[in-house]
Amino acid sequence: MKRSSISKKDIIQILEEIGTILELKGDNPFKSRAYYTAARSLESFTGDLHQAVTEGTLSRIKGIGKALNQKITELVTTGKLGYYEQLRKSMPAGFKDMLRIPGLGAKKIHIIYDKLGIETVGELEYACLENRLVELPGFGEKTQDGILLGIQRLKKYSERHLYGSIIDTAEQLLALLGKCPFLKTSSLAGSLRRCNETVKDIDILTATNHPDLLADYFVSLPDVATIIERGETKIRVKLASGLPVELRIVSEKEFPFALHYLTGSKEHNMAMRSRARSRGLKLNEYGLFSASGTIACRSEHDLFHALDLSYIPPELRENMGEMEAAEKGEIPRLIRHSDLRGLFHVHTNQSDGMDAIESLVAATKEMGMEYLGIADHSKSAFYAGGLDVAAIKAQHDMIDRINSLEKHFTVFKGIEAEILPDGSIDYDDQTLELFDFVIAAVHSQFKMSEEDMTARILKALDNPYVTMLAHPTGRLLLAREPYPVDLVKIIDHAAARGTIIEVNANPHRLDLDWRFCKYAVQQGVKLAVNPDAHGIQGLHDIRFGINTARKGWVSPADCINCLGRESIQISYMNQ
Ligand code: DGT
Repeated sequence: MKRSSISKKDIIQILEEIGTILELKGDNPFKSRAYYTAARSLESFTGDLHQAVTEGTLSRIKGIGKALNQKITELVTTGKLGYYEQLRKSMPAGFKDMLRIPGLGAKKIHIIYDKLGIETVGELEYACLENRLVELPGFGEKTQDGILLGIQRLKKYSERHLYGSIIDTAEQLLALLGKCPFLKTSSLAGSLRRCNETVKDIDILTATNHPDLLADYFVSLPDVATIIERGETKIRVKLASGLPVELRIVSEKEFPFALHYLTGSKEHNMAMRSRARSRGLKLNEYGLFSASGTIACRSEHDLFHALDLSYIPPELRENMGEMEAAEKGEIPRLIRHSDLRGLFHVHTNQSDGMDAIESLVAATKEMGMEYLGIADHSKSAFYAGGLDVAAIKAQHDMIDRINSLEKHFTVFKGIEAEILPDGSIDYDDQTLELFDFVIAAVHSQFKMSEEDMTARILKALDNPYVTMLAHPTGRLLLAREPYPVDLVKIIDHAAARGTIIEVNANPHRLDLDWRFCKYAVQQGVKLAVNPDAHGIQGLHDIRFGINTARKGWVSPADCINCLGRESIQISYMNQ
């Protein structure tokens, strides 16, 4: 039988989408549910789909009846599904955007379409403002307000990009510019250089003696799709991906001032300008001026020194205490990637990760690490293949075997355990005792009041087996708002209990937020920069966590995974 290259993941996605489209069309709910059920069953099916199709055993999988059998067979053999293509064509194009509105599901979209004929996000926003949703069946004022808030968030999200999803493009552009014979020097600037978690555009600053030629070179780069503005010193373009890029061109003499100005933040710039003014000087993007003329600076270091400040790294330039610290020479030595000695919070293919422990060990060693803290999901996270006690024991046997062969590397036995709604952890003490460390995490029931969510997490921190708190707010940047929680109370409690707080390095999370890292450090809380990797590739996300920690004033002494293998074992692993 023919075999297409379609993956199981793609098939699951198509089945889910069919379920959603059927819901959007207001079709029989049993029909859409059948597709969702089939998608779930395929998720837990561990065999080979093509083989099941060939052997005619597909219908042995739970939830796969005759009709679904035919459709999955068509997908597996041809890579396409006629029924799906047709359904997609029959759906108004705006529904896809409407589905991205947080809190708005397919059922509600169908009602809105059916009763009000609304097909786009713009029409929906207008209808909310006109108060037209309140009377719809199952709606009301609260729902309408929620949808309007969702639309506003969607707009906010669509104007920004994850740092992690654009930094490589930015660095590639910079490297291409580096090949231009007219370029003297260049740097990323703006929020990207400050390593903010989300950014609006790529800002690049260049210095040259031939602005026109450099501009010609830039706009003719293969990835530049549209020129929006071309001035003498400022060029704005869009890349083929739609990403906006702003290129500034200055002279070498102006470069340090322009770099400082364009790095921002605006608030930091204002504080610097006012400091210059208080010294009888004037600072702008072209230079630093005294009554008697210009003050030459060859670098940003010189500029800070000219204002009696020690150098402020770009990540700290948010006007959040950096001026005062630099005046006193108290800017901390910020953590660097090279300070890390080990990685915690890594998933294996025993829960929802992609790689085996052995491969993860090899990759971690290659990164120069001395230890790896495995933390698969716990039993209540059934959707992620959470481990039951037998699976834990099997994993621990495997870890013991690996450790017995390693002289200079240790695999620590951990778990990412669920914090249940009542604040308890989903294993009993006997099971928790088996681990070297326990990372407690909230993955369910986000819709609690701030008071209840805070109490839930505080109770989890009281569990003597809990070593760390994972991603404290559950946010997904540009996709899901944090659940309401009093982070100050959580941090204070972690300080009192000696619980470590994770800085989750996944570029979608970056949670603990840098704005709270500084407070945590001040309270004496130790942090762990954790990749939360679900495969070898994910281990390298650690660089984004390091950025967040740096923005949060974290030094190596504040971060437990800067400790060597023996110290971490003695100080932080459960005995
Ligand atoms: P973004 O683009 O929202 O991610 O954030 P930034 O910080 O990259 O902002 P952007 O691209 O508008 O401007 C780059 C830098 O230029 C900004 O960080 C500081 C500086 N800048 C821009 N406009 C102003 C301004 O009106 N006043 C001051 N003091 N600085 C500004």
